[in-house]
Amino acid sequence: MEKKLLLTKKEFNIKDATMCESTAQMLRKARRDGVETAFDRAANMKACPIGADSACCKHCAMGPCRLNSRDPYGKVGVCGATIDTIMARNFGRMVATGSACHNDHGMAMLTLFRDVVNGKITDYRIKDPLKLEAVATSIGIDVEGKSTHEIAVALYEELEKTYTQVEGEIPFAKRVPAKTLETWRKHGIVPRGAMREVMEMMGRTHMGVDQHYESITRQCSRTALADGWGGSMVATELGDILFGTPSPVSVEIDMGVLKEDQVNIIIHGHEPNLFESMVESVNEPTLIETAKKAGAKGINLVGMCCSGLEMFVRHGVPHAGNFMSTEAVLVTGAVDAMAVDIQCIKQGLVRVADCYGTYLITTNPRCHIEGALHIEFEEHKPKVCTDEVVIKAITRFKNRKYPIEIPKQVSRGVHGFSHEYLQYMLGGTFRSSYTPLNDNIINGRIRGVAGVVGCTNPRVRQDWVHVELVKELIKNDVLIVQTGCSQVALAKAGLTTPEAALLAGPGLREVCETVGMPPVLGMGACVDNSRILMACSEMVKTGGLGDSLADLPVAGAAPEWMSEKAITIGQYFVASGIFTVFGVTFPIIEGTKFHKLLFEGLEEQGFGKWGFTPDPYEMAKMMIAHIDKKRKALGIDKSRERVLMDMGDRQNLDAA
Ligand code: XCC
Repeated sequence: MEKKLLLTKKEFNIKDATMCESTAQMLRKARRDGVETAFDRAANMKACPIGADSACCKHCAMGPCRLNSRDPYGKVGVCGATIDTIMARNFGRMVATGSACHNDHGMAMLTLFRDVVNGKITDYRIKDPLKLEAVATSIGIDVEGKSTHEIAVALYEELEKTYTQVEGEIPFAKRVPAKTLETWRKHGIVPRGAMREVMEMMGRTHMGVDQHYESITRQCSRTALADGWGGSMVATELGDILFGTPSPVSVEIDMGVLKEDQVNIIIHGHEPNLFESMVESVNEPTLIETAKKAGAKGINLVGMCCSGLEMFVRHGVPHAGNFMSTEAVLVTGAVDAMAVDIQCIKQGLVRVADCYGTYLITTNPRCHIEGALHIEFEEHKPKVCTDEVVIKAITRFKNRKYPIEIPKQVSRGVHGFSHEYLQYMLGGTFRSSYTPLNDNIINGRIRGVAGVVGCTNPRVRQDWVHVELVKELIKNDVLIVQTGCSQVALAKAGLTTPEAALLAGPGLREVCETVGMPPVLGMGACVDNSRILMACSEMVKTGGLGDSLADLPVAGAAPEWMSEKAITIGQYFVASGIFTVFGVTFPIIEGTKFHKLLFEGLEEQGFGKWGFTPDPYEMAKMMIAHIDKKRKALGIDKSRERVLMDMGDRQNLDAA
């Protein structure tokens, strides 16, 4: 070990901390090596109870004011702010941050797209001109008789409004089902432009501005919708246009994808441009030669978190694990370099990397980390950075000093179900459409659709809530669509293979077997939640399942969420009309007016609503009850009993 740096004292039970065997093995090694991870820090850091309930306001220097969550109306802040104002303001700032993050990512993609189109960037090009045309058409751009270049210029100019427009409606509002859009207009929550919405959200939550929780909630919705139907959708669509629209590929996942005899490079973060350039660099003959001269059999490029998800569906690049495995993977000693861009990069990675002599390399001007090596990535000459990352990794390989231990686990899964592919997969080349999906929902073979997404969090057993929830849902004929770290949890558990249809209820199993698809469809990274919005919109447009997104027999969940981005995603699904359940904890006091609005009132206004439970079985029950309620309202409820799994059933599933 380079350095032993264990700052925390209390030990946690590894078995209770994760169901990921590779992560558990590495946590045991970390303990032997005296290396600390977020699991240790979580065990030694009691979550602040006042903050957890959002009962604290630090927006001015008359406070910070602490209210009592057991008696929320017993006190107000120095300015007179009530508990509802305080919680709504805190919630609004989480939404603003999450929306800013995804919009920032989307805007980086837009800038890249602009410079590819105007010829300033030559290392990337438009890979999917058909998608370019489809996206342009979907927002009313006339493509008739225009060249690819002309369409691209028009699309750029239009999509820029997603961010900069000060009045009007963002371009992708044109894709929203008419009745849903009508509800948004009625409540004044159609986003104008993301910059304006995030700015207004921050302004309104300053001391002494918006002090009505209902009004703050409307701005929360507008700011969140500017993410889902704005920045995230731009990121997804431009990613597809520049790098290719995903279609299903079989990919390897888990820490066993690392190779002891090769130079291992991990890319972790969110933006696909760094990773795309890395693919070029690791295939550069001179660099491969250098690696071989250093004694390596080759260069092994691996992804983690969301960048990893973007790349394994577009290039079949293997994936090493989700958010809570990013420190653990370094404990293998086999990672020669980890290059990161933005979002979900734990500062703790620096110390773990330091312990094993691994290069931790930041590459993005928006994300520097004290103690990490910074090699800035520039799209105008992308390989200057990525070649350098490879060279650093080769140097580390040549000088490896520590014993290496790589967990053996590797799963295979089929991922890459874009909403376009769903259409083709279900309808075939000649009648590519969502009709077969809608038909199977109407005839009851598929009970409904659930989006299970989001992070992992050391406050709950890693992956376990995701996996148990999904098993319960598919057993009850609910088709699953997935993004983010949740998808990685399910892939490791083997549920993203067509064979997993065996674990589904009879109706869903029949559909999966006919089509040859898994019951759990991985759709990409977190910005690709916009693919779920598009799939839902297609279901409404295809007909037979109501007129608005709120009519659909669908539900969403983020069972192990941790980031502010997750809160924003939840809020845009709710505002779009979807019942969305979160696990772990919820930053609002139950029984307050603001809580009632989010958990009941919004649904009465024609939106979706929030739900909360940390228990996966309870979560499944809530989601299925909601799906059944919607089926009943649509008049497509057949007498279907919920299948309750007993211990024997679960053991059978595990054996399967
Ligand atoms: Fe981050 Fe996107 Fe959450 Fe994973 S799921 S922990 S936000 S990497 Ni996006």
